[in-house]
Amino acid sequence: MSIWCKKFRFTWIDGSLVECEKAQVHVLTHALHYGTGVFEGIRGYWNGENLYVFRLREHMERMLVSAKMIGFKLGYNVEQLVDATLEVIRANEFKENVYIRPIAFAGEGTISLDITSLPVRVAIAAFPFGHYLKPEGVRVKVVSWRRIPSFSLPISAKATGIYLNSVISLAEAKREGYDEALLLDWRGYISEGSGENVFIVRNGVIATPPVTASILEGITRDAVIKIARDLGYNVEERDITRDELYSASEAFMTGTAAEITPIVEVDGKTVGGGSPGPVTRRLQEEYRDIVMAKNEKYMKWLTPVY
Ligand code: PY5
Repeated sequence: MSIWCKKFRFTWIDGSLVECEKAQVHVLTHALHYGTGVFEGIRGYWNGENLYVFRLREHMERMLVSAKMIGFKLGYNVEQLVDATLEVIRANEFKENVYIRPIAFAGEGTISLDITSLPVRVAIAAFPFGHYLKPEGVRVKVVSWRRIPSFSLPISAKATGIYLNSVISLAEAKREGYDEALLLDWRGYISEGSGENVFIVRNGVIATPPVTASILEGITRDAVIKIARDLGYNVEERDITRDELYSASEAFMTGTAAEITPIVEVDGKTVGGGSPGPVTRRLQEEYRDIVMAKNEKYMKWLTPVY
């Protein structure tokens, strides 16, 4: 039995719900060999009364853009993917926080790199999920690998093959005793974490690398920029140097899985006081309230499941 089937009963695959044990692929699945897939990571929050999926539509829109960038035709529109997500959560009757993983991948048929004749398969899995990174703060290392530039791959696509760059970077950070990796872009400016965007706070101003610094344009990043501006903070999207990070008073990572995670140490140097700073904590609190449907103003970001 797959370890996943201890966590959930149904998966949505190619248009219908299937029992977890039947959610399998052949070893000659193209995506397994060549990284020919696009995916999303989405969270759903149970607030005691209902389960709310955070920015579901935006995630499915991004998945369709990712698909387009690598030349995939999914055969489903945003509405159908949104409905399928709700269907799979309801079928599993989840009443706790969940992580949702939609994936579209090149199926079986050839070992050639020409994917035009291959079926594109689409699956959506959902399972109970807690913290991804230590919520009290992570120690990060600027690794020796650079984030793949957008002149080598369409890195604004959330494509499976691109993640080998993240996997080896995280392995380097972990090997040296850190919690998470931080990658520079090809020019040497701060890009992002292995699976998170990065923010710093200097002189009371919040800054995050621009889209042109080889980042994945995170949906949490976008949410945090909006929330921070609504709270009256100045937020800059601009190139950030490595030493600005070292001298920042605060730093944090954002992502669906990571949510808002404080960075308390970079390359053995403490950030600020070595514990989460006031701006980070304020944003964490606000974010928590929003995803838990406790803030009317941002209800447009939530899709109720039940
Ligand atoms: N950058 C990278 C490389 C990412 O993989 C992610 C998301 C982000 C930034 C943040 O994007 P968003 O805010 O839209 O989630 N990573 C996935 C996630 O679910 C997978 C992590 C293993 O957070």
